Amino acid sequence: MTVVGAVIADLRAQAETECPPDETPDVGVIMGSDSDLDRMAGASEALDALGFGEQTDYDDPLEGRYSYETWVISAHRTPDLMYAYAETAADRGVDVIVAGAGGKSADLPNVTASVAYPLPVIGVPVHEKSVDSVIGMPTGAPLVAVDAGKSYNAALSAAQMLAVSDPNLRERIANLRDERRADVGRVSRALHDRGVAAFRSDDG
Ligand code: AIR
Repeated sequence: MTVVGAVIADLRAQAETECPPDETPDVGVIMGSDSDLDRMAGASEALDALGFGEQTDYDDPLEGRYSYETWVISAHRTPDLMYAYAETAADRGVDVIVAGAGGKSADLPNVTASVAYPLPVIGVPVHEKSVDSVIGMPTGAPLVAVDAGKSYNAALSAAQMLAVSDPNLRERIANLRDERRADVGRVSRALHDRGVAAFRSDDG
């Protein structure tokens, strides 16, 4: 069996198992190439900041909620893997997918959304030139998308979706926003109180 064939077989086998929701990855983060990792790293950064764990072994669940998984899936080099991932995601316990792709043919988010429907997919155009390709979906085939490179926001949106039915996660999301507010407050205070020249020289 090929390497890709083995991943597909694993996904399909996992979809057949009856795992409780707290033992499966809640968010699936997928990207077209490992060359997208720098711009997709914001997704894991946001999820880590919210206390999500990265589940690297489907058969070895993490303690506590929530978790995510990460895969490279190319719409054009491995269309069969894309199809298998999208088709099995819900049965594998994934509740929302964050999908990023770059270049002008950034088709992973939109085709995944069509196959995984009605599972929500949040598309990340990895490059500016990928935006049209990601967001241009026909009526009846929805895809939520963020601006180019905004994988951090995509993951936050995924967490917001999960939080609809979980007050504890809502609180974690609110706390993260409060940390950002405090960051702005700190920098504003420092800029004002030290003055522009001193602030810039301290920061530079
Ligand atoms: N890509 C990969 N398979 C299909 C597409 N559209 C995208 C990747 C990446 C770009 O092509 O998402 O942004 C270049 O990939 P690579 O692997 O050549 O660096």
